[in-house]
Amino acid sequence: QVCSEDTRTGVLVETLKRSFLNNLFYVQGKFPGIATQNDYYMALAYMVRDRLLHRWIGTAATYTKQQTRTVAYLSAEFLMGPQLGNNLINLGIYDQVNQAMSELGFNLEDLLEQEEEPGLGNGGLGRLAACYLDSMATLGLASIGYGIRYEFGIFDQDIRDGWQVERTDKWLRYGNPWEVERPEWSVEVKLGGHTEHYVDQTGRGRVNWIPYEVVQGIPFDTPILGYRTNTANTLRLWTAQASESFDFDAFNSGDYLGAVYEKMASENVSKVLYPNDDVSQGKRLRLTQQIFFVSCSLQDMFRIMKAQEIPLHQFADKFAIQLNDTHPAIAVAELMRLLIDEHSMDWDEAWGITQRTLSYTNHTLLPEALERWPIDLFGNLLPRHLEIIYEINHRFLDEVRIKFPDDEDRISRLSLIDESGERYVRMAHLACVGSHAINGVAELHTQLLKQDVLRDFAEMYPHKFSNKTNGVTPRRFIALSNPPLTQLITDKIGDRWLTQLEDLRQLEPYAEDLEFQHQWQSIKRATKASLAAYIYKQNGISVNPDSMFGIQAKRIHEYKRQHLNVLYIITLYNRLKANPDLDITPRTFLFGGKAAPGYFMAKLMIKLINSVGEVVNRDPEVRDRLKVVFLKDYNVKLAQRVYPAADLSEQISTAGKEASGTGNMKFALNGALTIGTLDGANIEIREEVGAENFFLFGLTAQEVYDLRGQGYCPRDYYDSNPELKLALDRINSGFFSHGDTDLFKPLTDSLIYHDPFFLLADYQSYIEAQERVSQLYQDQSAWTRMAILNVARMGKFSSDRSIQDYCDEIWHVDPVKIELSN
Ligand code: 26Q
Repeated sequence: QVCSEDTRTGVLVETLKRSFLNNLFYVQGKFPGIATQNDYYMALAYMVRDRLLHRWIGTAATYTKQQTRTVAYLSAEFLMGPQLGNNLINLGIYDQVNQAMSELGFNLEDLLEQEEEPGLGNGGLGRLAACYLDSMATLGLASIGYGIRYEFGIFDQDIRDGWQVERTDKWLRYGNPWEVERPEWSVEVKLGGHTEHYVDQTGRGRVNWIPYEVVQGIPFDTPILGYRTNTANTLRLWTAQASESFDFDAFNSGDYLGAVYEKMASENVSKVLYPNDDVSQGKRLRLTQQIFFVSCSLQDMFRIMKAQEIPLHQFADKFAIQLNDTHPAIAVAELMRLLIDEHSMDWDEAWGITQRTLSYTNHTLLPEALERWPIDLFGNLLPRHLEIIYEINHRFLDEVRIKFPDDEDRISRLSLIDESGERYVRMAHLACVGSHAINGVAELHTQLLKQDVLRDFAEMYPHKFSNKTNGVTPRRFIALSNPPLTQLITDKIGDRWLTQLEDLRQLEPYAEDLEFQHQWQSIKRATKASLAAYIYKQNGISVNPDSMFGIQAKRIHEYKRQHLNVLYIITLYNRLKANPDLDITPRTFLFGGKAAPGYFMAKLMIKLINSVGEVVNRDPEVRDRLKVVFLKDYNVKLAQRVYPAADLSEQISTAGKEASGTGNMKFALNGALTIGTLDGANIEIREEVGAENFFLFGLTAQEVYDLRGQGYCPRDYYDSNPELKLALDRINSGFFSHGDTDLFKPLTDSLIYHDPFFLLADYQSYIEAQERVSQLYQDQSAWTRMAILNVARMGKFSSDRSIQDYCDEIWHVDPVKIELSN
């Protein structure tokens, strides 16, 4: 009976063992003894992939047959994290595979550790896209994620002498078992050149775009399995390849090497992920990446329409396209171009389809992050798109004039073209005009969008705006990353909470239960001990698992204020030096995160953290009570180790700057308490868990705004607060920099004389909140009670809820049931 199970689909332990060895032999071409650890990982990955393909094919067949309405999620980034463990969880075979591996003498954890994660994103925005794919599949929605298959993802971070050093991320080095290449669905993307206008036989004006070059896009598909469902959707990422057919002139003219050189250039398009998540630098290659993946993806949708014999005028009924920030906003012009130039549709019908199909999510309020392209660069690369944008703008501004007569200031503020100095195309404006729905990612963020960054659009099109508060997938960020907590919760309330996260409420009665508190504490203690072991291996620092773990893990940014956290560390240090017998709550301060390679201040912040750590960790007078650790190369894999081990989650951005945050949710869901400002989703987290279960500090967004208006003078805070002054002076004295008094000057000067992110204004309030944290930690029962209540009340922040909101209010798509044959 055991042997009757199919080698490629069976899930009994015996079948899994046979299947694993079979793959080792026939796929890797190895046998136990000469195989490497990576061979074993690959054999296991292929074993799991076999079990996905069954559902993948069944899903595709169902969608094709039923001509299902499909969500196309367009994103320049998908920060997927390792695939093996998550697929085991979603397939529901984690325990069987664990047993099969151990019976064969392997440790599953070690094999999971082998996987090189696809780091095809910078941070929050890319990870959100990945959580949304998981939720869409889990809810049974037909969806395709479209993006770029970067050959090099986000750089690997090394720390040398306390400084960040970047290394290229060669994630494809040992092969990628999760993707399937689909060369038969390759498409071509035109770039550069010029347009020619003419009138055809029917008297219709037409445009011929004669490009300078053509790049080919090849799709690579990765299955995205929902949690315990048969739905397996697709992540389709495009790789750029030279198109030989187009450049054959160069080959024919005998300039073989010249032609090959041109080929190499076009293959650069999907070479590397841009590692900044703040400033838009207006680089030609970046715009090329955007048109490349957007055009490939839209052409792919046209292909699907044709294959399913759906007439083009039904495009908006077949696809709902979500634009993940403005990175794919060129879709507005490209969809118009495809409909009009390539499929002979007239303007008005094409425009109706475009607006009904597209919707746009904004992820930032920082003005320097808003994408704009110099007109010359834009017109040079995309001459036809610029013409279309001018036409869209012309018609749009006429519409504005009707709604707001005689308001030329408004016209120039709303224009798709910024003409205040050098001329630019404003991508957020293009996205707003071309979409029927626009959303922010947390209540405060949406509110600020409407009254600030996109105010004129909110006045023009109030009905387009709505909020969709972010969420995270509980499968990866609890079930996979924290098995003991998952087990404890499931023992009490069953396992429905993994897809109905609001069920966590049923934990509330156990908050007071001492027995339950005890189990809770021992799980936290164990995950902290395991992170401590990792830290000892990585950093050679021994940290005490009984100390409080306060963690700030996120990209390094001035607005996220890692240096405010450092000012608190220095303050504690100074207190201990002044009063060595001071009784404080022992603390370990952990940091993780990458700085954009060109962001000098952020890199200096990393150096500061490490420099302070070096002094504090070595000082025999304090090192048993204070430790500072910088975890290098923070990525999804490391994040999964970090969230379960946190006591305290640091969410301390300047109010009004963090659009939402999603790490804040992952920490709280793993039983960390939050110290935070009224920023982004912190506000909603606090509302849910209760103000009494959240450590609040700092100015509100309104207060920050007002203070800025009054003329903020950080120097006054420095002069009047002795502990703050001492902390900054310590840095400036060279105490943490081997006597170098210049090293951190750019940072301290910026704080004392400009302080664009209001650290000094928030310092005292932060210190006091930290004191309340330390106090409460002394009462472990009260702390644990609060942590349990936090988890019990975090149900809102499942990405399943976010996706349901998008479905109900923007996409209007329904779930599709997938029945598998045999
Ligand atoms: C733009 C132009 C050129 C090169 C790069 C970029 C670029 C790339 C990535 C700009 C921004 C990003 C990423 C932004 C991001 O991650 N934003 C975060 O999105 C999260 C999900 O909504 C929010 O939770 C965070 O608050 C927000 O900072």
